[in-house]
Amino acid sequence: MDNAEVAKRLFEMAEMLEFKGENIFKIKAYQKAARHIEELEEDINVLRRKDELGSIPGVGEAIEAKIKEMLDTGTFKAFEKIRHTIPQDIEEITAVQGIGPKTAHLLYSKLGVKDLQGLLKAAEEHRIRRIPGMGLKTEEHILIAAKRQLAEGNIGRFPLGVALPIAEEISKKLLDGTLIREVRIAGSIRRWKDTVGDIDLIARSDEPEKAIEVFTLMDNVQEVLEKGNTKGSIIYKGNIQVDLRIVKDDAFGSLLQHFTGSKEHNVKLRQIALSKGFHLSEYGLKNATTAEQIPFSTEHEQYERLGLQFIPPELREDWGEIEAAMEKKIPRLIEVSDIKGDLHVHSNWSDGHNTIEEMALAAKALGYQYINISDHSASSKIANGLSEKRLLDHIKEIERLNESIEGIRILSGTECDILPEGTLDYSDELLEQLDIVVVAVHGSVEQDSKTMTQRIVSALENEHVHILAHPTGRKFGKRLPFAMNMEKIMDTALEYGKVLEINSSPQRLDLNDKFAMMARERGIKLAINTDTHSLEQFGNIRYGIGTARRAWIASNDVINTLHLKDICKFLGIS
Ligand code: DGT
Ligand code: CA
Ligand code: CA
Repeated sequence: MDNAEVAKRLFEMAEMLEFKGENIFKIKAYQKAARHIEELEEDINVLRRKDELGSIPGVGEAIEAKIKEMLDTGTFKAFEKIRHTIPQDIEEITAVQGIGPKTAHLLYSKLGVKDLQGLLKAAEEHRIRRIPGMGLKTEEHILIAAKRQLAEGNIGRFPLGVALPIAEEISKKLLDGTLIREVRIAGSIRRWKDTVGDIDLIARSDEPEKAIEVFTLMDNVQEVLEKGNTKGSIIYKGNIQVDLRIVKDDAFGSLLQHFTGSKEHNVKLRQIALSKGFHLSEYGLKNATTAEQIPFSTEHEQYERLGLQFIPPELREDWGEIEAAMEKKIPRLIEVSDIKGDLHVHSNWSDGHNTIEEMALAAKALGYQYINISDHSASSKIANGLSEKRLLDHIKEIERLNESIEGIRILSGTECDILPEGTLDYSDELLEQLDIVVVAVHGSVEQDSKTMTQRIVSALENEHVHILAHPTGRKFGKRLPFAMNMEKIMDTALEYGKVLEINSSPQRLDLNDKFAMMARERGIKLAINTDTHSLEQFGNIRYGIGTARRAWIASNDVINTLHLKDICKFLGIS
């Protein structure tokens, strides 16, 4: 067994003990040992041979004996014994958002729930609400979470667009009053990952214990999971877990870096630190020979001390960023302020809430130089799609507005449906009259991969088309990505010079980080649009930018960073 396997087994042991409602200190002891073993640089088998297992922090005599047993036999007796008393699929249950091992045990002992199907059934039959301490609300949350998990296998994670606003709301609450001086959102949210497991916050306060108290007493706290001196953990309204860590000293930068992760990034960073003679932790660097502790108040200083260029949070996934930082080759990533216009905007001519003029003025107020009014095409009946006749009126209205409004150019466009057989919803003659053509799949989303791929490829071959919007069609909690061959679609986009969209709607984030990276690596141009249906939704651009930054995208990869003059040249219009 290697370090990771030993750690995994100890974590499992802790989870099972928790399920059984065992002594919390015993559970924590297993977790602590597991964490330290996971982070060990040296092979645990080597340590064992040197008889130094006891030097691993958190490994006392009892756990040391179990590790030895594991290294000899691949498991340990206590583990096997407890394992047989626990239902096999219990992980399916603890994977549901908001259900920890303790609740899982309650559901099992009171209702005999031992897998996801059983959980769903219990919730639907309203048996959960009758367990003391669970109630109607909890039952509803469990029902939703269990269904979501069953539907998309996206186990217990929240869309960023749900988690980030909650994190911001809580940060604001914590900053009320004078107790807490600074709050930062860390973890996967700070990395702009599209789904997050929980919310991680760190804060600065001279009275950590009081600050934790305030945290656990906020409105909308459903459950307090942990309340320590510097650490708190709660379940917040919406069933999302929030972890808070508080420091008062000057290690704020080190703490922020640690809790921003990712874990993979941190593991690699620790190796770098070690090679320079330091141990890295959330408290900063510790000189391996003198044991001197060096805390950092900013992340920048800590990276610099390790001989690395600063690494933006979005890149911290161990996708090559540490190697790049060593060579000072981290690119300047795109920023919200680089965006010069939005190329996917709806008005009340189709399913938007505002007039074209209102959308244009809002965009102008943001400092944009242009927007594309891309209302839906005729086939999108539910979205009040524009008939050919109405599209002609739409073009005229935009002409009229361009004459009356100063300081922003309204491009006349469409979000034209790609029909099931791959033809477009408007004739070529009509498309030709538009400044810009965005195409997208809306209906018949269940097609097989071959049909869907050919459908999109056909659309991209059309000479009037500029942008493919939300290419995979996924919607969190509602729709999985289309079955499609992305390689083939990207090949076509590159061949025909078409642009792929990063749709910033927090329900979509489509392309996602990985696909956006694939597009960039191939030299395909991107557009980062909001697909806004109201004035407020222009603000969603930050989600698209976050996704693009995770894909290492720079401003010159993106067409809507072009100035008006240059975007017109790109579109071949005057
Ligand atoms: P999530 O919540 O699943 O979306 O992902 P993260 O990255 O927010 O992970 P989380 O909440 O478990 O922990 C937040 C950060 O704290 C993580 O990115 C790195 C750090 N961290 C947490 N646990 C460990 C650990 O066991 N080892 C190391 N090296 N870092 C950890
Ligand atoms: Ca997290
Ligand atoms: Ca966490």
